[in-house]
Amino acid sequence: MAAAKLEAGDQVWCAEKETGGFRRGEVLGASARHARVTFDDSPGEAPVELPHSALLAANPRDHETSEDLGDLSVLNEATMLHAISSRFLSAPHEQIYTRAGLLVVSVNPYRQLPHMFDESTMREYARATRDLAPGDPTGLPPHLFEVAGVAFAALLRDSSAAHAIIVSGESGAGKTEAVKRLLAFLSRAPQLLDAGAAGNAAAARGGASPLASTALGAAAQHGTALELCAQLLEAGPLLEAFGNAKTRRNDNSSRFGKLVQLQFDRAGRVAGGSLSHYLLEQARVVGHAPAERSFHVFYQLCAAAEAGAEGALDGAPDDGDAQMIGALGLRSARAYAMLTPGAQLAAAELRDGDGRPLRDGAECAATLARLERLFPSRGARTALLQLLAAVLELGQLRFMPAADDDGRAAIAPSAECERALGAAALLLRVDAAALRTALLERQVSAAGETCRVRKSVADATDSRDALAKALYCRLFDHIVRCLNAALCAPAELGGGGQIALLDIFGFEVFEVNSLEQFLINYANERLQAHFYTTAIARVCREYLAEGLELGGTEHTLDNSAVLALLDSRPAGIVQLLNEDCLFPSNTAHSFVHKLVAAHGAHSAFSLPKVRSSAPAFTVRHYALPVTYDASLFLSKNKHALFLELTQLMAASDQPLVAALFGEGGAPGGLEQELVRQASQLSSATLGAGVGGVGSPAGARGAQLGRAARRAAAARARGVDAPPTSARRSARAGGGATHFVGVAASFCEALGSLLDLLEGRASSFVRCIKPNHARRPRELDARLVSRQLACAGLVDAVRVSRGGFPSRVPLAAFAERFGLLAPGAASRATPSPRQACAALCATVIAQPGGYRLGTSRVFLASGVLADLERARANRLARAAATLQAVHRARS
Ligand code: AOV
Ligand code: MG
Repeated sequence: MAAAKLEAGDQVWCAEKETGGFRRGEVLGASARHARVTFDDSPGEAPVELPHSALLAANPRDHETSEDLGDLSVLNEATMLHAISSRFLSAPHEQIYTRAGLLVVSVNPYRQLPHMFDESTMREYARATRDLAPGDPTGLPPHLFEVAGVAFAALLRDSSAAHAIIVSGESGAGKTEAVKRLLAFLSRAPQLLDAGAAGNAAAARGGASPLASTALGAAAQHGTALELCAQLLEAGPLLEAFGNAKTRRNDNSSRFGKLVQLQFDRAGRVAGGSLSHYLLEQARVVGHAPAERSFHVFYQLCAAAEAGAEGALDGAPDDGDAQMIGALGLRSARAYAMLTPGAQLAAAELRDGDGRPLRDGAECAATLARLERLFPSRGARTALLQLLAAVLELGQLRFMPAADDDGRAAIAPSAECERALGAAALLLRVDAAALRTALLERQVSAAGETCRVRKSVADATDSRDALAKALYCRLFDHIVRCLNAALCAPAELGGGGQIALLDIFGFEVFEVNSLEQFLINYANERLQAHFYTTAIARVCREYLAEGLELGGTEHTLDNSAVLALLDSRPAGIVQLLNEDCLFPSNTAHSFVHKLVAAHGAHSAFSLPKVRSSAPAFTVRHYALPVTYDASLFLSKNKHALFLELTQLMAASDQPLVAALFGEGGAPGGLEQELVRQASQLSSATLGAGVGGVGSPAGARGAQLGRAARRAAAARARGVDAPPTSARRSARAGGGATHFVGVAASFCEALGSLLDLLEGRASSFVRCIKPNHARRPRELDARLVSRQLACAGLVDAVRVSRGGFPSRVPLAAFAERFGLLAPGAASRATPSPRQACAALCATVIAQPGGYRLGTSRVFLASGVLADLERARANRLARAAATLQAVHRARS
């Protein structure tokens, strides 16, 4: 948005190509199209002639930064960037948090700031937020603890309250660290408030639970709460060991989205919790980019095995655990195909969230200790570690064309491959010969006959990878399930409200964007819709309270049209993708053609301007347009496992493996394999249309059965059950088909997430990565600008303010600007509102530039800045006059 009409004396920002930032300057003179500008950073130089379109309005100098971007009179990319970066670069302490209407912006400091997160800061925020009326300022600088404190205070006031804190941002921006700090605060909130105060609040609403009213009961509850908090805080690092990895962007990058729900008792103590995870990055199990690593836990185990072999196992694992690791037969990480090239990275170069070097061996001890708390039985832990080792051994298997057959696969005849096959079978407790057969052959039944077909080298390699991924992902699901069982609130506790914390990948745009980016950006569209409704609701409330009607700019954030393109039935992109996966003959090109046929006319859909041979399409997201390369959409969406392997695993002598692959092992599990199997049959059995697929009898029933069990389990622990409504199943997949691909099941999971968030008071934290080099006190303007754009921040703040960014209390307004219209102000006026009405009518020329509420004046963008400038001029003139009078007298 260019600056409105420009005239001499105007302050402006000019976009600077080289840095992606903006230079501040002043307009010396302007014509209809151009302006002559001098820049602050080069005062001596000749003015530059620039088109108006290159310039953005600036705020008056003494109103350029604010704790709340919503208070900036002029809102645009330049003024926001300037406000955020000058706070972040301020000395001696960086101000990493800035309010932005409904949001809090958090810039990753890339260095420890202990003073910001210590006990006394927590206490200060806990107390400042305790007695606030909703919407009132705390009087403290913006902070994560303020967000958490406000949510917690709402919960103390109303035990049925449910709140959500949604943390998003790009990789390395600090989401996971932010959620840890929120958790640390919330789990200790009652202790932070003095005990009496929290108890009083609970007593005041007459809600102290019967148990808490006896000293013994209170002590018991206190103990349980402490234990639960410890478990909750431990759950994060445990999941990080299995779900985080070093990437180019972040040494400890979460490769999954996560929702943590806290259940409180009536005295505000944590009574239980639950976890959900989204889109674990499966592909990382079998490969990763050169400068990256696989999941941490693999390197940890290998390091411990290596150290153990040298008799130098440091840290906590007891003798039993050391023996357990020794028995896995693991070698150095360098020995495993799945862990190279990441294994070459010196672990000491990696840093954890606290900036300490990551030492895989020591981390292993910590992981084992956490596992021991979750799985006290050694047998359970052994099974789990064996499964991990088996995944590594599977990765050692190589296939080559068999000597006797054209193109059919055999296991490469090397000692290492034979050893790995034997080791994997032993660790998985299945028959080695059966494992070999299941990897190399598949059963095909056609026309009533079943026969065995040998796989190609590519298919055998695919099935090896699919098995490794399935083993790992189902293990991850299993750990999450067990954590949930351990964290669930005892029935007699709970009843005191919930707070959900969402740590989820932000909007992503890379050089090449595939299904992962599509799904991540789709998730962000859904969250944006939630933000939109929350923001609009708040503006409505505020305007209603002031006796005003909405300003009319609210629709800028409405992304329902894009959402319809992405997931509406029956022809949203997700649904079409799901449908296309049912027919083996479909290709990425035919998929894109289908999209064009269905959505060619949609305003948010197009084909890329620069055509290439790769099948691609562009979606105009709320944040930015993104071009997706559809080449791998179909195969990634299927990620099916051959039936033979599933059956083999389900028959394992290892109960853990058998359970993971038996009925109910993992969402979409068996159904997918069966459908895949069906889809490989002759097209005669498929029938003419999508609806004709011979769906596995009972698959739907099994799915609903699981959902019902999930709901029952959730009810038992007093946490909102993921909805199992018709609406939810209607969202996923397409029509009568029962195949649920990756995209459709993600869509379904998101549906549950959004159902849960809907109707909750929500706060939003947008994390920003200041530079790629991970250096403290450095801010790359281009990088930050792009993130502000991805977050849709300018519009977000604008909408949070309902089109009137500045709101000044009536009396303050009359007092500050009365001098601009002495006549209007001096008339004997009975009320500040009338004084302001007269004043505004005289001094604000811009049509629609203001509204008068019952307690505040609402000013449109730029109006406050104009008034401030006029006031400064008036004061300067008055001072000059005074001086002249003085001189004349003396
Ligand atoms: P992410 O969760 O947003 O990335 P993290 O929370 O893992 O990012 O943060 C990345 C790194 O930044 C951490 O390992 C810390 O070194 C540093 N950091 C973040 N927040 C702070 C803070 N408040 N104080 C000090 N250092 C911090 V990803 O999961 O990759 O999307 O996938
Ligand atoms: Mg993370």
